[in-house]
Amino acid sequence: MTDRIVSAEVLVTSPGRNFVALKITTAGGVTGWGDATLNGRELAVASYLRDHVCPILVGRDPARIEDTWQYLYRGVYWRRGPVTMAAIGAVDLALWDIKGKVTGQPVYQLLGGAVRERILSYTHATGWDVPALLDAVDATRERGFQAIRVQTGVPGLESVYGVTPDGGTYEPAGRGTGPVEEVWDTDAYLRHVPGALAEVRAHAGPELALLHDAHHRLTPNQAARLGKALEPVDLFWLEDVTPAENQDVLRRVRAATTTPLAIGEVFTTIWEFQQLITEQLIDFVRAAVSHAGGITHLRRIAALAEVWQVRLAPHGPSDVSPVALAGATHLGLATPNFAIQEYMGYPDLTHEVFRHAWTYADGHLHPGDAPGLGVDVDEALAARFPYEPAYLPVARRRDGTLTDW
Ligand code: CS2
Ligand code: MG
Repeated sequence: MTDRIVSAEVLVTSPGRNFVALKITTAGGVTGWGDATLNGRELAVASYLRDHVCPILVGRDPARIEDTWQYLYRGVYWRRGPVTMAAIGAVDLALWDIKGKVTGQPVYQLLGGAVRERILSYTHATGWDVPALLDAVDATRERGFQAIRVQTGVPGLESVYGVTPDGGTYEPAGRGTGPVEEVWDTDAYLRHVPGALAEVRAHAGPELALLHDAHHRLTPNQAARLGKALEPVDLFWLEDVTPAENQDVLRRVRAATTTPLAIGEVFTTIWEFQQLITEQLIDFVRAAVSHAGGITHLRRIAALAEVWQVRLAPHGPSDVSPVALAGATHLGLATPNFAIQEYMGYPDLTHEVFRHAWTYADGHLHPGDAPGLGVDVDEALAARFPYEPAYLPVARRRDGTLTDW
């Protein structure tokens, strides 16, 4: 029997950090949850959903996931862009959640079933200087992680994105009415990083998977130099070397180095990945299941990537909510060319509001076997934590010019 959507509601909450969640309810009384969080621009997606998407979802058949995706993507003249794609992603996640609950199956079963027992995950280790970073790597290994993203401070700079002075956890966006401004120096970074990562490799031994994120701050030539310099470190990947808006330039980086490249946490459609994948300019696709149009679309990107032996490694910082992390773990369990899932972790309060069936143990994640995505949102608790303005920092070069992220 055909069910229909009776309501779609947006919930904005800040249990430890800001999240935007979408709740879709059907006439049959089934609810599904999606994640619409776009770090630092949360309210734009909330409005896009509330004002333009939720009203036209009412009355639709929740079982028609693909058709709803097409309706919200192709049916709207103004397609693409992170706000639109995050909104579509939230709807898509919620509809997969509903389909799972209706059929009594965890979503990974609906995607064809598990192709692996559990999914490899990595988290972040940071240290302002190298000794602190080595301690952080040791402490992270003690938590079971077999893959670790390592970032350090840079001599001469007062702050570096993603690295806290005390080596503790960081939140990508700082609370406040505007972005904090940092000073950035790419030359100083390039002088420091190869040696620092070589020390991490010497300390950790050959087996630990090491990852590093350059956060789009290099020119192609700098990226080529860094990739080459890091070859002896044997990285699992070097992430976001250039902004990659001009993808042709990555040919030059590829020609210069065999260090694996991961790109794409800011890309949200298969069309933005097309050249990266079909020219094998990257080894790993970094899109988030929420930002890139949900399970329906990220699965399609993964299928294209599979043809070119490029693997899926979804974005999973703390600003991708536990609902999207659930979506990524279901997809990861069922996708042959899935490689690794970022799991940065969340503030305790976040876990209390988003109660999830997915689990972390021994360096791996598993989505659990609850029907749907397996995340319940404690709405009463969420209501106690209203949105607080928070922004990602911006970076300027020493002469004051704004630099790429
Ligand atoms: C980072 C993120 O996880 C990553 O790879 O690049 O911390 C990213 O900066 C934030 O998610 C931006 O919102
Ligand atoms: Mg990144």
